[in-house]
Amino acid sequence: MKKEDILNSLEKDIENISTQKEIIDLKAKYLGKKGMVTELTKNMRDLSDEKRREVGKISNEVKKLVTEKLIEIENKLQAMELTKKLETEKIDVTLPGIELPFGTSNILEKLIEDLENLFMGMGYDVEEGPEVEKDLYNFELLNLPKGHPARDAQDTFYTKDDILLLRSQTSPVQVRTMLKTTEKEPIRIICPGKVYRRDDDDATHSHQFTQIEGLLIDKNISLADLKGTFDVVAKHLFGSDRETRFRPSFYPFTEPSVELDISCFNCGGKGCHICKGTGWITVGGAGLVHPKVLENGGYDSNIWGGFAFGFGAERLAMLKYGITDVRTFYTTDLRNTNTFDRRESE
Ligand code: 2NM
Repeated sequence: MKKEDILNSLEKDIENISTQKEIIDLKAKYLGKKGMVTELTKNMRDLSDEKRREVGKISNEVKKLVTEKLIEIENKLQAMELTKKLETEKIDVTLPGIELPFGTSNILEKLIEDLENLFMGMGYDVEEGPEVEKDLYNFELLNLPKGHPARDAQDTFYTKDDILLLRSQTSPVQVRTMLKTTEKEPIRIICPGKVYRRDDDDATHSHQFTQIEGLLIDKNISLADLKGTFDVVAKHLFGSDRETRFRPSFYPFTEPSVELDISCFNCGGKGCHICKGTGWITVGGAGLVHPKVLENGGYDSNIWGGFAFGFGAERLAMLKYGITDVRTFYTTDLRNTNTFDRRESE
């Protein structure tokens, strides 16, 4: 075959080429071991020196031309494929995005952190303790001896005879703190955490809920200190125009004991469905630490005094965010939880 024939044949072959595979096949057809260009040199051995040089020259030329042609067509094909790919995979960056759902921090966590920060600003530490607690710390040392009527009211989950229980309050953390303070000195702590009671499972009660208790021990402490502290909390959580009041109450671990009321944030005190017409909303309990509890914690009640208080975190959050079902806190339905941010900014 002649040089021209090979080049003509190649031109024809190239015309209809459309895939990489076809190029590979063409490479084999022309440059492969049995390819047309190789074929040119097949019988070179038998030729005269002069003829061999000539054939060698020609075959090299053809080889070069074919190779160049194939590279050229390969580049063209690749460019075409890229154009096609860009065309079909085109992204319209001006299209509106798909909104991905995302969660927010749990509303109880937020409320607890908020109160922790408020109290830390007043010199308090945050203390935590075990949820499986000894009867000793949960009741006995808090002036709730066995057989005390207030124990029934709490309906405790016991895990081991009468000794171990799921704590029904976070006060045991406070007793532990008093006892571990060996060089008796002032204490300022708040203790947030889960507590457990055998309450009925209705819309406002859960067998497990969250308490935030506080304890301050120092010299010369009076109800006025408690009132001032409660004032700060009430205004911080429910607005600077809140007023506070104490109502007499009873807790075994405090004497005197009080209920903590705030003026209704909804009606401002005139009376509405939220405060049930009274103008006031009870948000917690408190009192001056009972001398027996001080003594049980190793504090001489002739020298030291203190106040303690307790809030239900769910109750605070329900009031603050207008939530009516306590189970809202324990589900992760974004349709629910994502509305809190909006309510907060309202
Ligand atoms: C409350 C109400 C009143 C309280 C008392 C103590 C302790 F450990 F100091 F005795 N801790 N928390 C207390 C007092 C808690 O919750 C409604």
